[in-house]
Amino acid sequence: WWWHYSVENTPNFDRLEIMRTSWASRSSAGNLILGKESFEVGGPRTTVCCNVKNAALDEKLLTVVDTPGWYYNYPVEKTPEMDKLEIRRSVHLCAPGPNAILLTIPIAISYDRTVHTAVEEHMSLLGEKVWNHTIVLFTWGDCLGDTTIEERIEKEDKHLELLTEKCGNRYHVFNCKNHTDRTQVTELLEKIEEIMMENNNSHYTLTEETWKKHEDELIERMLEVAVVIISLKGSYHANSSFPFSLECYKLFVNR
Ligand SMILES: Nc1nc2c(ncn2[C@@H]2O[C@H](COP(=O)(O)OP(=O)(O)OP(=O)(O)O)[C@@H](O)[C@H]2O)c(=O)[nH]1
Ligand SMILES: [Mg+2]
Repeated sequence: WWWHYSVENTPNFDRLEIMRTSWASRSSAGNLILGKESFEVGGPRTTVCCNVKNAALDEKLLTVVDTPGWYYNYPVEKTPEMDKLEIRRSVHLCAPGPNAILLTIPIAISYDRTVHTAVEEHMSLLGEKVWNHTIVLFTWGDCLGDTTIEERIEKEDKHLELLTEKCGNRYHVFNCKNHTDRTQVTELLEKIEEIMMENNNSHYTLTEETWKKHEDELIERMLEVAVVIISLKGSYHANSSFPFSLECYKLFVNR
């Protein structure tokens, strides 16, 4: 979520971004917050590109960016390059930047060291400062039963504790299946107001250093694609341009 306070006489704009593994309820959480079916829910891997949706809530315009996820315990180098680009691009889809970032963690599945490392690696695509703006949003709250979220955090062999500490102990629980309980959304919005105050109402942006790294990686990848085009040119008939682009696409997406 990204929230920023606008110029006089215009409505306030709140901006939010949702990240995390595939099937971690990112789209469901976005729909619950906006109070309507804005994002497609289903799966697996329903969301492959960033999506931006708006809704007016409490006299504010709220913008939510839904991002593609990653396979839950895969290291970042196994995530397709296209998904990494989309994750980085998400920051620019709600200019000047998100007021808060929601990291969805489904409590229905265990959160061990490999999952934690994957979360850290993928979040670092947005730079180290991203944690100052992040709230852990535990989803599948209906699976908690009689257990409290604090008990659940303690149970998970310190890794959930490490994660919440990284986010300044900011967390919230959602049952995305319960669309009638709006208090879960209201309470989340209050926590977002708090994080904004903690950050002096500043939004999250990529640092110049992260931008430069991003740009360098893009140039490197484009050069690799160019090399493949040149090397493939000899192997196909001059008029058959389709195989070249197909091979390049595969190289770009699957690396
Ligand atoms: N019981 C329960 N099911 C949920 C909850 N949140 C999401 N689901 C279900 O989990 C599945 C995945 O939810 P999505 O919102 O599509 O997850 P996503 O992270 O956007 O997944 P992709 O975009 O496909 O990577 C759907 O079948 C949802 O109905 C929840 O809080 N409780
Ligand atoms: Mg989705």
